[in-house]
Amino acid sequence: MLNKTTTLTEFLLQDERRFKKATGNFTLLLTAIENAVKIIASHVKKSGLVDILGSAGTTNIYDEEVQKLDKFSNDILVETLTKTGHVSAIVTEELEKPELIKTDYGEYVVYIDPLDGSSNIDVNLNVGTIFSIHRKPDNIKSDADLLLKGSDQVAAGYVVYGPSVMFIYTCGNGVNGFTLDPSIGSFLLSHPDMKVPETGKSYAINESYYHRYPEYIQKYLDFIKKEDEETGKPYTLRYASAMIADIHRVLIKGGIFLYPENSKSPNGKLRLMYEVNPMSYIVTQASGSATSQDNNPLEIQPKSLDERTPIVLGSKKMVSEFLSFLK
Ligand code: AHM
Ligand code: MG
Repeated sequence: MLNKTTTLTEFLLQDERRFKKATGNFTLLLTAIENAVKIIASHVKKSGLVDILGSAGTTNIYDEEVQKLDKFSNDILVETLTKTGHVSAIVTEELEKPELIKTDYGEYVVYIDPLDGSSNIDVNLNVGTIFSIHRKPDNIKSDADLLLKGSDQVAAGYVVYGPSVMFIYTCGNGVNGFTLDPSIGSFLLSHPDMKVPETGKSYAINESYYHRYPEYIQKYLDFIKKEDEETGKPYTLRYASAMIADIHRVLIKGGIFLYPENSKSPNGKLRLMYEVNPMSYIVTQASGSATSQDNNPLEIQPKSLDERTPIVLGSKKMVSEFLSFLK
């Protein structure tokens, strides 16, 4: 039985039995991610103390080497996942360039954005970890064999390091949210079967690029700011500069998140394999919509590991309203 005292581990074990497609090895892999993010969460909490304890590249008062938090998060995830023995390749978006770690064993391939929104660290705001899990392709001979489509994901999730730490997860049977209870050190099932509300009141986009956006985006932005009581316009702008926080808001309250193409970045900024695929999988599993221009992002065949793609995600009605401007 699932209730609010169900831990993430219990949930995963029950999932294994309910859907019979997960195995003990898969549960072990998820548990490794859970352990790594708990360690990252405790470091994120201490990040404001960096001036006291030492800044990146120096040693702290205990004479320990201090690492940048994004590098630290990357290393802990890679180390923990490698130790499981069930991961053949880990591809991460650490510090703008993908890092590829291959092993000779394992059944899974994992793509990770270790610390999304890392520029928020300096100002003590939300950051998070995003992951996407695929079954290992038959034969990994080169990096090209790791260019897997989002629709092949077997699971995806993200962790928000906010006022509380939340672990949001899907393996294709809906989306469930867990909150870390610091007093017992466990993630508890706080948000079972999450659903993106059909519509919402807020939009998230970097509006400072208004003049760089194509005309249809400009028209859309003008439209959603016009007074219209019936449809709740103007929508309210909420932009966290961390995709993870913006999408978490959408998942809970409804709304729309956009990182479209612009004249300086024709494919937008967000990476297909570490950000767009997992977030699109989660949002669509929670009954929301995702579109990359007019394409299903999960069906895009990646051409490189660090490919970027325009993305719009959110409440079904709001995404279809956006799409009417594309036509
Ligand atoms: P990061 O992975 O290096 O942190 O970059 C991705 C972040 C997203 O979380 C966020 O949506 C976007 O960058 C914000 O970019 P901009 O400053 O162009 O609005
Ligand atoms: Mg990111």
